[in-house]
Amino acid sequence: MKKSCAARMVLLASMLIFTFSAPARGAMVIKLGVVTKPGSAQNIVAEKFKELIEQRSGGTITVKIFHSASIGNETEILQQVQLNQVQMAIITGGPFDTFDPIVRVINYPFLFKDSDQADRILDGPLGAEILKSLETSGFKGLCFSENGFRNLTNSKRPVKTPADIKGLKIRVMSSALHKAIWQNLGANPTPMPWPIYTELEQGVIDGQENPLWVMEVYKFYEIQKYMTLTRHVYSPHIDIASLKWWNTLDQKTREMIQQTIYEAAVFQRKDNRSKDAQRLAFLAAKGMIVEDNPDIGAFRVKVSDLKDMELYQDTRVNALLRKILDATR
Ligand code: EAX
Repeated sequence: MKKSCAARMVLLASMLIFTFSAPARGAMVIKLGVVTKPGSAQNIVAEKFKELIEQRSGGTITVKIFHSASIGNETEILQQVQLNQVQMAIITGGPFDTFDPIVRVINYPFLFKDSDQADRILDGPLGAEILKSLETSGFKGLCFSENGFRNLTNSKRPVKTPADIKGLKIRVMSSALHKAIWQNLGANPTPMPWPIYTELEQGVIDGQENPLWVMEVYKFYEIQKYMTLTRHVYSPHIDIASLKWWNTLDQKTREMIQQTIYEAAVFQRKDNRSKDAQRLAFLAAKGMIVEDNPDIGAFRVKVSDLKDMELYQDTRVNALLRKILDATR
């Protein structure tokens, strides 16, 4: 009798231990990768998504954000997403183009007039075509958030026209398109993954191009004297999941993730845009010399034949480029 009571106690104790140590039913940990650091555009999307989804799922979903290149550069994060070692990522448009050339379409120079037009196209059927296409490379495209309109900075001289760019060593993203843009503009483009502060500081490269938040958050005003508001490329992020992982999720979870990442993206786009004027003032106060009226007409002419280049000759890519060029005319 005594013995069976003790046995029952042991059983009860082990059940309790099991109850308290086992993860909650349906518990899921999403590893989410961004290459940039806290305070960056990518990280703002990631943090908003984490906050909302953890709340909405009642704690059954936890998001672990890997930032500051802790799991590699953007190309390496994309490879891990393909393998489902990382479930989600917020990645700048540029480095996608080696995985799926269709992404070149939305990085086309001087494509969008303004943010509203970018939103209309990217949130609409043409954007959906791009997201869908990524499935061929193992990505579930969820939506677009933004880096923003990219501007040129350099340490050598003021730039107003393409002639001023001649021979400048400009770092570009790992993207055949971005390389071609800067070749056409007369620069000496060097593809290089993020981050690039040391290379700029040591003079391995003279300049780079990125949206205003980057010059502030990464303190480029310390090492780049000149900035030109070229706004030559609108740079979206593509917010993705691993297709391998996505295929294992039930419909309800998919909908919750899809809806929540979209809300996080919309929140971040608005946040980013609301800070641009303030950032410009900050960078000027830090001593950057800003050319705010470059000869955009001359820049456009230099890149006008890109659409006829090899980069866009794939039939699918070419067809979508024509449609987007029409829709943004
Ligand atoms: O978001 O590589 C790049 O130039 C990106 O724009 C950078 O990750 C900042």
